[in-house]
Amino acid sequence: MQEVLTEQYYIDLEDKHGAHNYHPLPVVLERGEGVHVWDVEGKKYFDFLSSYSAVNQGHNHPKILETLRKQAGTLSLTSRAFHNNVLGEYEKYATELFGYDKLLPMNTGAEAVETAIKLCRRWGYHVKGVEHDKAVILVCSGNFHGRTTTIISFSQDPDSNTDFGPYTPGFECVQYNDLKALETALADKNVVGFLVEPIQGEAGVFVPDDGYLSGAYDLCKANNVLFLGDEIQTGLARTGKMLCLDHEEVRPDILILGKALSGGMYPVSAVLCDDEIMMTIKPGEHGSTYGGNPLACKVAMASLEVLIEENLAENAEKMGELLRSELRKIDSPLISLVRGKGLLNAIVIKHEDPKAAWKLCLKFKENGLLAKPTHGDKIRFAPPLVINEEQMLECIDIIKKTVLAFG
Ligand code: IF1
Repeated sequence: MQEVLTEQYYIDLEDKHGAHNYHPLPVVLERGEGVHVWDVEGKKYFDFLSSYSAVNQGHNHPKILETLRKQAGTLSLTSRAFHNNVLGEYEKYATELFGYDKLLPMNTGAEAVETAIKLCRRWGYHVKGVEHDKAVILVCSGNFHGRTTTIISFSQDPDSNTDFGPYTPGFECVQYNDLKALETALADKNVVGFLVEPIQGEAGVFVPDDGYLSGAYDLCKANNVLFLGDEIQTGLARTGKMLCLDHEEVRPDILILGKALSGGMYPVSAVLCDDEIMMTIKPGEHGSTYGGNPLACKVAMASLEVLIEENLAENAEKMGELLRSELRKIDSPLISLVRGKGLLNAIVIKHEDPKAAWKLCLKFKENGLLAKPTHGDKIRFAPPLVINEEQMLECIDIIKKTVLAFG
């Protein structure tokens, strides 16, 4: 008889043979469809993390899957040593959709952030005229932009950067959501860019004050400094607009996209900007083996089309309002704050047990909803944007029931 492979079997395999660079919730998933995932023992869950906003279109979206299947069976990779018949089509589609002259295709979010940093520095030397090797890029307290050694060089999170030095120079940290601090830092004529998340996801869904992003943009323009918008987590309909910066009508000089750009089907990221910046990188000066491969480009076009065809930004806005308003009605001292925009939300847990958020997530799991704490006391609630009202109400019931029963 076929041995039933339990969750523990899979967890033990990872423990024995894999790096211990994560501490996952004790659940082993094997299937996903829309807003749901199933574990190896057949239990169904609502996915309230969406793989950190990479699955905005829902797991296994049929249109994206079909596109992946078709292109994978045709031509998956050419490298950029040769042209292919998909890259230009994708670049045209995406640059017209977001309103930029050009797109530089990469694979992971961190690679796109690194690319944006290189473009910003190159612009600083070749266009702004900053002294060679003196360029400074301003970053925010509480930032998270990925895990490469340059990116963690400007992180303030000890878990991200302790004992990974020596660190890359050329970055200065300013207090997030503080225009005065930004204005002061911009006095340095070597500053070439300001890199910012419109909402700080990892920091616990920290939504800045209204006017902060537009104010920051204006300060950057007044000082001939590029505004780099990291929309890897907040972009692509997650916060109720196609881009989170759309809420304040800010057009970043460099737009950074990733995650849901492929609907969770394949690593795809992109950097978009106008020629004055993009053309500072000449042939042979930047790239990657998989960047701009035909499979990624087809999947990205399908993923963007799904966001538009299914009005996912509008749905995120509506379902997010419903979620926050119902969460705020829960009468429990456990929830000290509910915050977010669209379907990027978090609750802040107040409890004497420092592991309360983790324990609460274990209870959510028992009751059929998967969520994970971030930075100790915050639990992110970010379901796929395809969630409908009936499903959202069911999830709210699970959350309410679990919170009220929690000791
Ligand atoms: C992990 C966090 C989220 C990002 C922003 C760039 C990147 C990310 C705003 C890099 C990636 C992921 C990384 C993943 C967990 C997740 C995460 F908890 F790490 F911080 F979402 F908040 N900019 N975020 O959020 O993109 O290279 O990963 O494709 O490293 O554990 P990537």
